[in-house]
Amino acid sequence: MNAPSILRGRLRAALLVSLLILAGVAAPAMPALALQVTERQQARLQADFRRWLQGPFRQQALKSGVPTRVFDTALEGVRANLKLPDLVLPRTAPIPPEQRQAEFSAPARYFNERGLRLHARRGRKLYRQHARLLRRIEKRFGVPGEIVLAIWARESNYGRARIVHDAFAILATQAWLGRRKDLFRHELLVALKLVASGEVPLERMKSSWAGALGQPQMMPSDFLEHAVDFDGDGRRDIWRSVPDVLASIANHLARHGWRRGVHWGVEVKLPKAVPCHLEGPDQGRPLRAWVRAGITRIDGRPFPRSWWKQKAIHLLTPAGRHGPVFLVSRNFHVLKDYNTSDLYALFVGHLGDRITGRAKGPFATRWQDVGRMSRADVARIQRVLERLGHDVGGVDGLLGFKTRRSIGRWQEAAGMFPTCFPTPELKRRILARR
Ligand SMILES: [Ca+2]
Repeated sequence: MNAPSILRGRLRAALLVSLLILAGVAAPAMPALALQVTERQQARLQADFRRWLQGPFRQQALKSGVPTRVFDTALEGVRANLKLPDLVLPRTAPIPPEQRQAEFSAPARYFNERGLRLHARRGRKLYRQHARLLRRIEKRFGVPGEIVLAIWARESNYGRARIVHDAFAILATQAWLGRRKDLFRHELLVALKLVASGEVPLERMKSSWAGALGQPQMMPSDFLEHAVDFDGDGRRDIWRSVPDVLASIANHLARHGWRRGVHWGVEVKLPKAVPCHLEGPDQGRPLRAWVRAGITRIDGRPFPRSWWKQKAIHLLTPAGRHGPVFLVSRNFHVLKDYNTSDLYALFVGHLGDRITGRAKGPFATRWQDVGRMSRADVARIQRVLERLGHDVGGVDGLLGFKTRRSIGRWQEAAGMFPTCFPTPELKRRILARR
C-alpha cells in the first residue's frame, strides 16, 4: 500500500471515530487505529524521528533555554506515536479536503440526550458539592459555576477520564509529522520549560492524544498563561486539585473577554422574514433590532435583561433552518476560544442551563435528519461557492457559519427560500451550477 492511501484510510477511520466520540459522555479517546505501515517502514520512520529530535530540534530547544538535563530526561526513549490522526508522512502531500470521505458530523449527534442527561445529573451534584468554591470563582473571574462545570464535563468527564499518553511523545510526533508543526514545536518547547521550571513534575506530563494537559485539557501554552493556583499550595495543579482545575477554566474564559452576568444564549423562533444568512459574530446587532424583526424566545419568556445593554447580539443557526436557532451573546464566542466549534460552545452553554435547571430538557426544536454528506461533498460545495465570490472561511469540508450563510445567500440569489444548510438535494443543485 502506498503512503497516501495508508493515510487516507487512517484519516477516514480517525474522523469516523471522532464522530462516535461526539455522541458519548466519555472524554475523547484516541482513535483506535491499526497502523498500516510495514514494520520496516515503521523502523525507518522511528529512526528519522530520533534523528530530527536529537539533531535540529534539540539544538533549537537548548538555544531557547531548555536545560540539557531536562531535554534529555524528558525525551529519552520517546518514540513517535504513529497512530495519531492527521499526520503527514515525509515527502507526501496532505490529503485535500475533497478526498476525505468521512461524514461530517451532523449537529444532532453532538447532543446525544442520554449523555447530556448523565452529565447534567452529575453536574447538579457537583454544583451543590462545590457551591462555595464556585461562588468564590465567580466572584473573582466573573464566570458562573455552571459554565465552568460544563467545560470540565466536556473536557474530562468531570476529571474522571484517564489521561494516559506521554505528552512529550504526542507533542513531538505532531511537531515532526503533524499538519501544524510550528504550533506543536512551540507547545513542545513550552512543555519542556514547564518541567524545567520545576512547576510540573515530569511524571505528570500526561496528555490526551491531542496533546492537551490535565482535567481542563489545556495545551502547554494555555497552561502557562491561564492556569491558576486557587487552593493556595503554591502550585498550579490541573491534574489533581479541583479548585485549581475550575479556577483555571474560569481564568481562561475571563482572559478571553468573558463578560460577568451576561447569559451565553437562548433558543429562539426565527420568523420566515428573517433570513438565516444573518448568522455570525460579524453580523451582530442590538437586541432591540432582532426583536423588531420579530424574533422571540422559543419558550415565550423575556430575553435576558443584561442583553439590552449589549452592543451586539448574534444569530446562530448550527443546522440552518433544519434545527434549533439561537440568539447568542459575546460570551458564546468566548466559549469558542476554549474550543473553536459552534457545537462545542453550544453544548457547554446548554449543559450549563441543564445544570442550573434553566433548561429542563433538550432544545424545543428538533434537529432534523439532513441526510448524509461527506466532508468531500462539503468541500466541493465550498469550492463552487468560492468561485461565485462567497467567503466560506476556507475550503475545509466543515460547515462553519461562513459556509452555512454563503449557502443561504446563494439560495436567495437563486430565488430559493434560504435554509443555510446543505441537504443532498441542495448539494445537487449547487454543484450543477459550477
Ligand atoms: Ca494549587
